[in-house]
Amino acid sequence: MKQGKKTVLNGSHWGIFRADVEDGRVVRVHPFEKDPAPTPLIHTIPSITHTETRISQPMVRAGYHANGPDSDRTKRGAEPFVKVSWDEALDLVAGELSRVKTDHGNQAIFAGSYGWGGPGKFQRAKNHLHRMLNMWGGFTGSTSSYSFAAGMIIVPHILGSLQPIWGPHTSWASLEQACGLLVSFGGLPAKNMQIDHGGSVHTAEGWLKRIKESGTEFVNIGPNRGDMANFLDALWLPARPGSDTAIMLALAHTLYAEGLHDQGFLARYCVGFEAFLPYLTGADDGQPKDADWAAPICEVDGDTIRALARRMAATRTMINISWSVQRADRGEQPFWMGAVLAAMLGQIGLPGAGISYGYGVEGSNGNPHTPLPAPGVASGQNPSGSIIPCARISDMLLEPSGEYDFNGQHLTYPDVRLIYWVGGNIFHHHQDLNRLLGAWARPETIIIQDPWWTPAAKRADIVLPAATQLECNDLGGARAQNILYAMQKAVEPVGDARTDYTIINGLAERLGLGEKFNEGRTENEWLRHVYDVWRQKVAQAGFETPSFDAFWEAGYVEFPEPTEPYVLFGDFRADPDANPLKTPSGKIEIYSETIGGFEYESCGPHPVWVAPKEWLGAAAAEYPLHLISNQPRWRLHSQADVGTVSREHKVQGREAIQINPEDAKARGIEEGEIVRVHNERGSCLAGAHISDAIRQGVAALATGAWFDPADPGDIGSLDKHGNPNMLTRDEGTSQLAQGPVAQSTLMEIERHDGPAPEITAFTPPETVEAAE
Ligand SMILES: Nc1nc2c(c(=O)[nH]1)N[C@H]1C(S)=C(S)[C@@H](COP(=O)(O)OP(=O)(O)OC[C@H]3O[C@@H](n4cnc5c(=O)[nH]c(N)nc54)[C@H](O)[C@@H]3O)O[C@H]1N2
Ligand SMILES: Nc1nc2c(c(=O)[nH]1)N[C@H]1C(S)=C(S)[C@@H](COP(=O)(O)OP(=O)(O)OC[C@H]3O[C@@H](n4cnc5c(=O)[nH]c(N)nc54)[C@H](O)[C@@H]3O)O[C@H]1N2
Ligand SMILES: [Mo]
Repeated sequence: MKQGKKTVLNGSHWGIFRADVEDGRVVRVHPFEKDPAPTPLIHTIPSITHTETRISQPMVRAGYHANGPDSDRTKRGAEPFVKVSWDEALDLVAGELSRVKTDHGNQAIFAGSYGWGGPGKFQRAKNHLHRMLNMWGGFTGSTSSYSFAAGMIIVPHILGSLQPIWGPHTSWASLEQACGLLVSFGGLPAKNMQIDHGGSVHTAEGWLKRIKESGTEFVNIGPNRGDMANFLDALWLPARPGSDTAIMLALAHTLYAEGLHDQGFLARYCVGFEAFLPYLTGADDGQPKDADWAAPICEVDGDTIRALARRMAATRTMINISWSVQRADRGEQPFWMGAVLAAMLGQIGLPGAGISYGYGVEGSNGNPHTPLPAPGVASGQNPSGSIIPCARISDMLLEPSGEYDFNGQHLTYPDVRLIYWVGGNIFHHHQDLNRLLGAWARPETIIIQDPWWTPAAKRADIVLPAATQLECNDLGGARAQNILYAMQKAVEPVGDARTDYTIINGLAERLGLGEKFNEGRTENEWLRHVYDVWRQKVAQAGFETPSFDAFWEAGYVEFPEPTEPYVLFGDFRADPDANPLKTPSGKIEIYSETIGGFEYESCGPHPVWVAPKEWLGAAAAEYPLHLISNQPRWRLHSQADVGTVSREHKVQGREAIQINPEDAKARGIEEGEIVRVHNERGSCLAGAHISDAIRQGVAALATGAWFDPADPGDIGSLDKHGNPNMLTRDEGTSQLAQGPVAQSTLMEIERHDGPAPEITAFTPPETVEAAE
C-alpha cells in the first residue's frame, strides 16, 4: 500500500462501507461486499466529512461570550461566534451546569437530546451525557419518540408490548411462505428501507421480490403511489391522508355485516368486541360505520372497500401500518383500529398474517434474525425523575409549571434554564419552527454538541464540535440484522473536534466525577470493554463470538439466520393461557378499561373515527392542500443535507415538493419552478416536482432541508430552503400519547415569481474576536 493511503471498514445509518483514505482525508467509499443492495447515500460520506460546514473548534455566541446567561437570547441564530479553546469551553459548560443546579435544581437542566446522532454503539453522545448527569443528580429528560409516539403508548395497551412496532416482526420468510395479501397503510417505501439505526446490509428489496414471486398480492393505501415499488404491482387506493381509521372501520363493518369476522378468535383471544360493536354498527349513534359512510370521508368508493374486505377475509392477510399514519392528530386511533381489524380477521399469530406496524419503515424490519443484545454503555437511572414526552418541548419551554395529561398521569412542566443537546437537530425534527423560535429564546443557556453547523448549532450559545464515526474506533450494527461490524478510524478528528466520549469525560472531570465516569479506562479500553460485555451476553444466548482482536482484524462477525420463519404472536395463538399478552386481560384489548379509566376527551376506551383538525375534509379550511412531510429519499432526516447526494437532488437549490399535475395546473406552476408553500404558521420556498404519483390535493415535501430563514433574527421569516416544519402544527396527538402531529397540516402553494434568494443553510456563522 502506498504511503498515506489506506482503506478501512466503517459505516453509517444508511449502510456499511469501506472508506479509501488518502493523505488524511476520506476520498471515496465502496459498498461493503456483503451488502446485496447498497444505497447510493453512502457516497455522500467524503463530502460531509470534509466540508466548511464542520464546526472547526469550540465557539461561543458573541453576546453570550460578553454577558453569559444575561445575554439577549432573542439573538440566538443572528449573532457571530467567538472561537474559544477547549478548556475555556468546558469550564464554561461545567460552570453553567453547576450554577443552574445550585440555583434551580437538576430538573432545570434539559438534556433530553432527542435524535439519531451518529451510528456508533459506544460513541452514543446521549448515553454519555445522560450517564454523567445521572451520576450528578439527574436532569429533565425526554421520553417517547417523534417516530412512533402515539403507537408507542397505544400498542402496549392493546397488544401488550412494543413488539408489533419495534420487532421482531413476523419475518419476511413467513410472508414468503404463507401471505396471500399484504395490505399496507402508507405503503412499503423503498426510500425508507435504505436506513437502519447503526447501519446494515440491505436485504428488504430481495425479500420483497421473493414474497411477490411466491404469489402474494399487495395493496397500497395512502396518498402516494410511489410508496410501493413498481415490481410489487400493487393496487393503489389513494385515500385522503388522515382517513385511515375510517377505511379500517368500513372494512370491519363489511366483515361484520357479511358474517366474515372470526367469532371464535374474538371470543378466545380478545376482550371488548361486544362493547365496541354498537359503535361499529351505529346502534349507539345512529351511524353505521359502513363503506358508504367511509367513502366520502376517504374518497375511496364503497364497492372498492367492500371488495377489499371480502378479499382480506378470503386469504391469508397481513395488515401493515406505517409509522407516518400515527404521526397525526389522534394518531392513536388508526393503530388501535388496525389491530381490531386484524383481530376480526382472526389471523393474528398465523404464519404470514396478522398485524404489523413496521415493514417498510427501516431496512431490516422483517429480516429473519435472532434478537441479540446490542453493545453499548447504559446510562443508568435518572434520580431527578423529571421527564417530558419529547414532542412537547416547546410547550415545556413556553409554559413552565403548565399542566398536561400523559398516559394516565397528570404532570407539570419543569422550569428549564439550560439546554444541553447532543446528537439531535431540533430545528429539523420539531413541528412549527416559528413557535419553537419563541420557545428557544426562553432558557438562559443552550449548549449544542454536534459535528456540523446545523441550524440548531447556529442557534446555540456554546457549540462543542464532535468527531464523526470516521474519526474514532467503534462498533456498528442494526437492530434486526445478523451482523456486528468494526468502525475503524479512518482519519483524525477534523479541525479541533473531539469524540463525544472525550468531550463528556472532560466535563465529568470538571464536575468531580472523573474516576466514577471513566472507570479508569482510556477510550480504546472502553471499546474493548463494551465488546467483551456484549460478547458475554451473546454467549449466554448460545453464540460463540471471536475475541476483540480477532473481531477487529476480521472487521465483522455474522450470526446465522434462523432456520424457522418467525411468527409474531404465534405463541399466544398456540396457547393464550400459557402465553398471555402483557395487557390487563392478557388478551387483545378491543375495548380498554384502562384507557377508559383515564376519562380523556381525546382518547376513549375503543377506537373511533374523529376528523383531524386539519385535513382535506375540513369544510371551512382556509388552506386547500394537504402537506405530507415524509422521510427524505436522499438522506437521513437532516443528516448529510450538506452532502453531495442530497444537494444533487434539490431543485434550484431547494427541497423538491411533489405536486399533482391538476394542482400545479390550477396554480400555473411548471416543473422545476420555485414555489412558496405557506399557511398561517409559516412559509418556505421549495422546488416544484410535478407527478401523478401523488393524489390530487396532496403535496409531499420531505423533511430535513436545513432551516434557512431569510432573516435569522426574525420569527416568522420565510425559510428559503424547504423545511416543512415551518408549516406543521405543534400539538399532541391526544392526552394519551402527546405525540407529534406533523402529517395533519393544510397549506397553499403558489409560484414564487420574485428573485430566488441565495441559500445560506450550509454557510458557517461569522466569527469575531472577543469583546474587550
Ligand atoms: N414534519 C415532520 N417532522 C419530523 C418527521 C416527519 O415525518 N415529519 N419525522 C420525525 C422523526 S421520525 C424523527 S426520528 C426525527 C429525526 O430528528 P433527528 O434525529 O433530530 O434528526 P437528524 O437529522 O438525524 O439529527 C441527528 C443530529 O445528530 C448529529 N450527529 C450525527 N453524528 C453525530 C455524532 O457522531 N455526534 C454528535 N454529537 N452528533 C452527531 C447530526 O449532525 C444531526 O444534527 O424527525 C422527526 N421530525
Ligand atoms: N431515506 C430515509 N429513510 C428513512 C428515514 C429518513 O430520514 N430517510 N427516517 C427513518 C425514520 S427515523 C423513521 S421513524 C422511518 C419512518 O417511516 P414512516 O413514518 O413510515 O415514513 P414516511 O416516509 O414519513 O411515511 C411513509 C409514507 O406514508 C404516507 N402517508 C403519509 N400520511 C399518510 C396517511 O395519513 N395515511 C396513509 N395511509 N399514508 C400516509 C406517505 O405517502 C409517506 O411516503 O423512516 C426511516 N427511514
Ligand atoms: Mo424516526
